[in-house]
Amino acid sequence: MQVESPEQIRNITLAGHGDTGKTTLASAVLYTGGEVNRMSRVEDGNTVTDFDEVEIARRSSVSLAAAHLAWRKHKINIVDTPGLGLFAAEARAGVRATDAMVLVVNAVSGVQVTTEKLWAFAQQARQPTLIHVNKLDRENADFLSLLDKLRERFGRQVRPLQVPIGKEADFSGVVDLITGKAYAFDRDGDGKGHETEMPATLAETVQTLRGKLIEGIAETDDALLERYFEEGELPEDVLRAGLRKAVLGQAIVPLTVGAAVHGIGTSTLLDTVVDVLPSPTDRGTFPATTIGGEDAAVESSAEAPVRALIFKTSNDPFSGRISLMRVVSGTLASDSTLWNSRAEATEKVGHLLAMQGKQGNAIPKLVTGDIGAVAKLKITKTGDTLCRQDAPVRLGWVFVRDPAISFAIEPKTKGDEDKIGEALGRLMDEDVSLRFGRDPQTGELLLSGSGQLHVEITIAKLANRHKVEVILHPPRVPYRETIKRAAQGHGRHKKQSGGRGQFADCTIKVEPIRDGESYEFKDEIFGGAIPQGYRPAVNKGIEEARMRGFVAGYPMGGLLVRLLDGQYHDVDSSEMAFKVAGSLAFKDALAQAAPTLLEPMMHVEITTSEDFMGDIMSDLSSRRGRPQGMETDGDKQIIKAVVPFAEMLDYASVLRRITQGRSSFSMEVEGYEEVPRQIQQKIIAEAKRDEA
Ligand SMILES: Nc1nc2c(ncn2[C@@H]2O[C@H](COP(=O)(O)OP(=O)(O)OP(=O)(O)O)[C@@H](O)[C@H]2O)c(=O)[nH]1
Ligand SMILES: [Mg+2]
Repeated sequence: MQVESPEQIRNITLAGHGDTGKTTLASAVLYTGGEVNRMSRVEDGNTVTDFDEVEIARRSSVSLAAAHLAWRKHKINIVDTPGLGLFAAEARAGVRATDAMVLVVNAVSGVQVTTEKLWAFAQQARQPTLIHVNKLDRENADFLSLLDKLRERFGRQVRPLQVPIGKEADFSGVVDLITGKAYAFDRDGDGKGHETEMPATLAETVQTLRGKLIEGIAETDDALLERYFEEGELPEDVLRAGLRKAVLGQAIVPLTVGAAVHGIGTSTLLDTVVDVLPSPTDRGTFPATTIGGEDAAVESSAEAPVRALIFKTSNDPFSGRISLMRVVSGTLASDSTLWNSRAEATEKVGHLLAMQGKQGNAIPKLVTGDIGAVAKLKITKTGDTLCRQDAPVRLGWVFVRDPAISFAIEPKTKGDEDKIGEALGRLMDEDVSLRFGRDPQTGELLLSGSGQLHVEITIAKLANRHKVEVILHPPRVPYRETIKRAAQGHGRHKKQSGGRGQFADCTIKVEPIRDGESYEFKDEIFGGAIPQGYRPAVNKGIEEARMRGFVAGYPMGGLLVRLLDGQYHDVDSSEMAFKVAGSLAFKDALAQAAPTLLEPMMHVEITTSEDFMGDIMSDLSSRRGRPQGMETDGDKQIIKAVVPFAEMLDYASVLRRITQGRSSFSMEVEGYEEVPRQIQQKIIAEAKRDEA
């Protein structure tokens, strides 16, 4: 559908914990909106938004995807995002590019780790959130107790706009609390509700929750509150307007219900999206920075110069590079030339496309607020802004974490190194949290990502899409070194070998900083014991020495170095000499500073069935794991634990063996801790052997 005005647009991001049903919900709304002619399922591998081979094989989203549908003369743009914590950057990009987050919650599992993280992110981005409770058809789904939990966690402004009719397998429809009307849905039908009689058993719940909703709306506006007290009721149109205003101002978090896979609660969700979520104009401004880096929000207005944010880049082996974009202001026409404000160069924008997953249909223009795509941009990357050269801004964002894990990789076929480099270059285009390069020490090719699974998925993409097979070597554990005590050290570099000699002398003090990571150098020399010009050389010598480590060759951090005193010689001193003296003083100080090794600790979550719990727990304790609790998700158990990364290198195959393949796990870096003494001795011995 071609929209002419931003008021007709709703841009939503489907976000939530893994497996809550976001991709299924996207399929359901596209079917109900008539964009596809049947309901597609993750199990059948034919959903619109999980089109990548890796997503189909894993039955889980890996990257964000866009689709759209027409509903009541509005265009609803949907961004479906992955729920796995590893791909948080994708979900965040979706939230940034749209105007509201639809936080999908599993009716049985309730609030999960990613639910909380996404909530916090949307709050910080000041973006309205709608909570959609999905999977209400499942055994043990209990709406009222879930509602209590959601309100406890996210505040009392969470207000249901609907109440489910029927429980678990009998869940069949919803009651709209504003109108009091009940809607029934055909199970596995077209997702369009038809009006029905409200079951008498629900009357009381509906009355209570309706009263609370009306109160909640009235509370956000003094005039409404007064009128409500006087008249005891508020007319439907007044309620609707009040609700919309409250949601836009984030005073109310609306809540809807459904069972996406059976098409229950689909049309009522779409109605709610149109009625209460913001249009691009409602949001007013869009966060941006000037070229100089200062904050400067951009008016989301049709009259302003054209500006578009590129929020996703993907590479299709057939159609090439596709860039998803949101027009933030002005109107973007097909075949225009724009300015890339990061690269500071012009970029030709060809045919604009309206996307339905991987399928693009040519459209003549995108108005303010609309979302679409363009193929074959040359220089533009994810996070870039295309705008008019005379009105440049940057709409992008920075929230990429440094990769947590590095693996050495090697081509299966000798001589494929170049091919790997090229293919990974393309994948890094799509995935901003991926890194690839050569280890300067060993010369190995290193692939780094936010977790083991992230790297494995990348390897699968390399094989599927780019037909390059690689061998993944077990990652080396990124140990760190630090010190536990303050200590003073002295370094003197003196050489007299005929002609001009070398002389430098310095005294330093090292002190631990608790984070185990940072490094700071303070020049505290009074007077001219060492001339100004040579002091940075001392620091340089220490910097180089600290990267080489002291205990077992790992980079040392978490320390403050104070340069206290020194001596120099008018003729024989040089920068080089002070560098050497610096590193000697550093080594001298470290010997008395209780240097030690730190290791990365992983937050591990294992999903399994009851039967394997005992075996998994005892295996974890043999891996120095610390249990952090358990959760039930339907008939599955989720075990949480903190385990040293060094003990997790072979975990995928061990878990497979223990549970006969009927479980899964994920892990993320939680922090660093000191390695126990006996294990340190082993690591030190290994380092010595490697050196020899
Ligand atoms: N019983 C039931 N199952 C559902 C419902 N919605 C989705 N599912 C199932 O839940 C599983 C996960 O669905 P997805 O749509 O892939 O979930 P997702 O949130 O996109 O998952 P990620 O992309 O991995 O974050 C699939 O097996 C779906 O068939 C529902 O309403 N009821
Ligand atoms: Mg998905």
